[in-house]
Amino acid sequence: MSAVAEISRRRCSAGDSIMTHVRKASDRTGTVIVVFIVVLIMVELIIVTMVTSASRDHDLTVHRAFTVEAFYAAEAGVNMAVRELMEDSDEDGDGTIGSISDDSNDANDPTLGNARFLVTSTADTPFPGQRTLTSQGRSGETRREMTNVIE
Ligand SMILES: [Ca+2]
Ligand SMILES: [Ca+2]
Repeated sequence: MSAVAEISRRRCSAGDSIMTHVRKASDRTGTVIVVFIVVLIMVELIIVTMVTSASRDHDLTVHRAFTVEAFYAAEAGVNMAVRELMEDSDEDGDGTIGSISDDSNDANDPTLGNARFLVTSTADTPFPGQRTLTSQGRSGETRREMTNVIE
């Protein structure tokens, strides 16, 4: 039996032509490619979301670390200012007892780890006989300020 006769016999027995089989196979291949591309895009979106989320978490963690450093620096500033008041001495040499590095020069502010701080002191505030100490700690882009009133 020749090949043409075989094809003709198959066409008759299956009820459809070889071209129909070829088209069905081609449609299936096209469908598989489309599904593959859709899955690829979904996997890519998941990966991008995970990387973005991890980056955001990292940024928050760094910001929190800076905030903690700035807070402890501000607290250290208050402690130094209270010490100056208790000793009645300008120990840091900024010209005022009770203030720390309050000389309008950020470059010479004391450091605590990676943070820097300065303390301003205002006498008779908020009431006569009281003193307000305002300590500013900074680390990276973060600033923390604490205000203490001392009698
Ligand atoms: Ca001082
Ligand atoms: Ca200073």
